[in-house]
Amino acid sequence: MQENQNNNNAALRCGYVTLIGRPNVGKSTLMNHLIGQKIAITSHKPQTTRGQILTVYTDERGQIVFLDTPGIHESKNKLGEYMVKVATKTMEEVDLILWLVEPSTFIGQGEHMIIDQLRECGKQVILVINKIDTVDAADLQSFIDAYKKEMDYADIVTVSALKSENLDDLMQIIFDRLPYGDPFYDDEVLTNQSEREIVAEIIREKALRLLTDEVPHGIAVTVETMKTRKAAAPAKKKKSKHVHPPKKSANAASGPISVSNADGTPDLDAMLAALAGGAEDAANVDAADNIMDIEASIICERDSHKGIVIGKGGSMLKKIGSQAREDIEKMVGCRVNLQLFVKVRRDWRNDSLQMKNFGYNNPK
Ligand SMILES: Nc1nc2c(ncn2[C@@H]2O[C@H](COP(=O)(O)OP(=O)(O)OP(=O)(O)O)[C@@H](O)[C@H]2O)c(=O)[nH]1
Ligand SMILES: [Mg+2]
Repeated sequence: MQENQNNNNAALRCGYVTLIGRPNVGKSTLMNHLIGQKIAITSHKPQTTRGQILTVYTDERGQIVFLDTPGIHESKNKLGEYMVKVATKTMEEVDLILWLVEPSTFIGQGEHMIIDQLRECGKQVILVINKIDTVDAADLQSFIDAYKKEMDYADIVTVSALKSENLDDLMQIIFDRLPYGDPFYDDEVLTNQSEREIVAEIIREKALRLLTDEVPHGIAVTVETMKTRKAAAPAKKKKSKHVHPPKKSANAASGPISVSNADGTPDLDAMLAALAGGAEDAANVDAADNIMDIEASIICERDSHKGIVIGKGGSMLKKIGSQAREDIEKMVGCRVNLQLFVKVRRDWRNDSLQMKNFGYNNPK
């Protein structure tokens, strides 16, 4: 965390703000909507966010550095412990905490665990009751009353992150609570996530959204290579000057793909790499276009999970690959050839060394 060197700037409010709460309450969705860009991945499954994600919002009022965090929960493995540590450590580093909760009068053990931590760290807390689009407006006061009984807040705001309801009010309330000072980052900075980290997260998001049960929770994604190259010149046979991107990738569109080992057994990894990402049809590509070749691995923790990630005839991996590719293309602004591999690292969520390999080491 950077120190705000000059606190004399009385014109601007600048500070660090974290979003904390139980898993699935909408922290990442809210952060993305507040900054107006999708940086953090989201899903309807709890424990989507695994690390601290920094984003920056700057306007004429000043600068808010948002820190999204993993949901605070009772951890069942080392990865869970790491995630909760990231969240609690982040609370200590900020000027202001947004505590996100579901719109409910039920305040259970999970919330009480968080209340204890909020009291301990002694920071100003804005209670954000999210997902108000899912409840009757007449009930809002009862949720506010229930939470008011638990502790004191700097403010209480009801919002719908998904529908962007009341977010302008929330933004103003945040600015009003930040110290005067100079911005920490240049205007154009949006996040500290590298392109490679975002690519890995996009792939994990698609896996989380498409897979069911325990499988997606045991998934990690590593990006081995990301290289941009000029697309091959169009083949001479194709004379059309109007070159359009293929609607589907060449591999995704073609019939069954079969890749064999020397002994004649199917080489699953090779087959999957071929199926997954959708390599480009070079003949349909403008020579001036760039193509980014990405090789990434989806790590799962059991052999049986590997089969599920791959799906029948590679169908699941193909879906994950093509959905991820679409999002990555939007981000990098050129076409992407994504090759996905699936690997098993048994029980990696309880193995500190493996976790480190997948980027879950020291909380940032
Ligand atoms: N209806 C409704 N759904 C919402 C709202 N905000 C978030 N969601 C949904 O809630 C689910 C969880 O959202 P996330 O943003 O991933 O939640 P999170 O708190 O970051 O979750 P973790 O990272 O797992 O701790 C997703 O399906 C979102 O679309 C909201 O205002 N209204
Ligand atoms: Mg999240």
